[in-house]
Amino acid sequence: MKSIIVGTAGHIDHGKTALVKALTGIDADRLAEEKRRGITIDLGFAHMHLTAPNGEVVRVGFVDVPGHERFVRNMLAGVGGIDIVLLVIAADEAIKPQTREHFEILQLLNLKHGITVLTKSDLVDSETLEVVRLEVEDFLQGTFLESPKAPMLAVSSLTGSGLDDLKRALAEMAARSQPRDSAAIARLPIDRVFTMKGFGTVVTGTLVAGTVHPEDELEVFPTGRRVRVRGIQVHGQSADAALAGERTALNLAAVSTSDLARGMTLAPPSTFEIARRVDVRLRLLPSAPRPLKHRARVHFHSYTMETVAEVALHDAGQLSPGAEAWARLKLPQAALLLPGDRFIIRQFSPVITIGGGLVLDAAPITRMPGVRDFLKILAEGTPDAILRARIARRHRQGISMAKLVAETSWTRRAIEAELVQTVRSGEVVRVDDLFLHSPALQELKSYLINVLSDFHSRNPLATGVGKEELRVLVDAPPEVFGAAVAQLLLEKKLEVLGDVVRLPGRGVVLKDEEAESKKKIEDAFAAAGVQVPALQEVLGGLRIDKTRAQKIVTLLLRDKVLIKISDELVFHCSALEEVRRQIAAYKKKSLQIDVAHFKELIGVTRKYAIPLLEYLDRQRVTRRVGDIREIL
Ligand SMILES: Nc1nc2c(ncn2[C@@H]2O[C@H](COP(=O)(O)OP(=O)(O)OP(=O)(O)O)[C@@H](O)[C@H]2O)c(=O)[nH]1
Ligand SMILES: [Mg+2]
Repeated sequence: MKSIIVGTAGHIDHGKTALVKALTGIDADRLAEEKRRGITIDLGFAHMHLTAPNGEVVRVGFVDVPGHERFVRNMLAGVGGIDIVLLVIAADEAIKPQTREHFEILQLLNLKHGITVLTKSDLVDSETLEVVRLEVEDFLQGTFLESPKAPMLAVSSLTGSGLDDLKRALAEMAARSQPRDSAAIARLPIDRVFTMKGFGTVVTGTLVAGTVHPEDELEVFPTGRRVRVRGIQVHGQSADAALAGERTALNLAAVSTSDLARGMTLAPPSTFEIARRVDVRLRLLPSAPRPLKHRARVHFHSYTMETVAEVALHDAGQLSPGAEAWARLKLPQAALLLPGDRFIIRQFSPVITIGGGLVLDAAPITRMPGVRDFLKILAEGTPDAILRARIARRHRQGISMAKLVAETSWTRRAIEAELVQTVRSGEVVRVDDLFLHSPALQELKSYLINVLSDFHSRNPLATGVGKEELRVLVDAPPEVFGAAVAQLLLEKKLEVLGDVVRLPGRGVVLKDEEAESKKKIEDAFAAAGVQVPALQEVLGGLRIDKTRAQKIVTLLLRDKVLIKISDELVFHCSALEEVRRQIAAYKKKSLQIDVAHFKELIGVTRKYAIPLLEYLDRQRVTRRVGDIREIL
């Protein structure tokens, strides 16, 4: 059965709650204080079935909002999920301040369907009613409630006159309205939290997308807590599932009421990410009292959530009343916001509604060049253009499917389908789980060649660059780096030798006996410690000729495996490290050392001690003062 949500809107005392009761038989004012004061304070709910002219039965959930100017924030928590509005205007009072404010909010939320209801028709004569009708028609001109597109009906909740016409109009509109997507990823902005005897924690809300089943695990945003759905009620009836567009009550396990609040959102676990920065299209109402300045702070409302936000304008220094701009909102606390979400902003003081807009990107990149063009695509582009833009902006980092889901809120399936053509055309390549913009891969490949060529010219004796070192150098994720190297390999633009990458024909390659000799030299010096052998002696014992041996020594010196401390003396790096360690330990006993003590400490003759001390002086481990060394 199709479900739609109908919201009320309008000035205080204009008969919204009375109308909902006259239609459904349910009194939506549920608080004692509401009954006592005779006004609505918080959201109220009711439901009914309507039969459309085509025979289709539609389940209608009502969200009744308060008209009092002090409770606009409660009204805002209710209207986010509605499909159709009943704009309630009392015939004996006509248009009042909250008629305007509520209506402006509905337009900012981009609501498309509604009926204007002139209530309390029993209190005025037909001439007055006609005058009010004209006045209201004038007020609604050029909007989604303009007549004759949207009906305007006079009713009396007291006498019941006009109610049948209203039900008929509502049923017709409900049957025509686009159902919400129950195949989308589920999202329930919470509007009430309470405990029910025998059940425990219950939350309610309008399920704005997707489907929820009993036993589903859900994540609470922004806190990250995991909860399990124990049971579901839709419009007060137990249900096997809650579908998008339904007033939904979830009985939750593993959570207490103090962990939940209005403004939090339930969604499948590990699917979305909360954000403290969102890029938006922002509109300032023509009725806003003054321009909105860059960095202004405002109240921010989206679905049931409410916070403050700082507005950073992407281009203009300020936003004039009636104008629109690209902006980045900074929220003091992270929240779950997704592209397509509508929001309202209100001035700090006095608190009045001044504007609103559309969330475009909840994963913005700091100081991204061309951000306005990017946002324009998000605002106006087709789904596949949006995906291409989101992939392209990640350059060689690429973007995973999971991240694309989190960024767009579209399902994997929808994204796969949208990208088929783009992947086939080669504009986007898929590397393992990453989507990559082709030009970014091409650019990475030529960058790799440049980096390698640069490396070879600066290191003529090296074989090439280690793979991981090169990957970090070009700053690419492993998958993307692997793909680029594989392609270049196929194109014969580079070579891979074990763990080393080089340009063809460049770099030094050690032959087997050279590699063996290299190891011998290294081992000889490592084993000797500070009692180093003469270099020529070690080289003489090798099976290769002198020039090749010399080349290997140069390599070892370059890689700092061997360290030359004087013309004659070469040490293995580990031996010098040991000397440093001993000096550091000696320092605990004395801050100075002379040659005699040094000889004794390290266990070397004067022939080695002097060059070693001079080396330590150069390394600023020691400082020579006369005949002694200070240990630094
Ligand atoms: N005569 C007459 N009185 C009505 C009608 N509808 C509502 N009222 C009366 O108007 C008063 C306000 O009605 P509500 O339905 O509470 O008004 P509301 O718009 O819900 O008010 P808030 O929720 O506080 O904004 C009540 O005393 C109702 O009995 C009507 O059609 N005819
Ligand atoms: Mg009311």
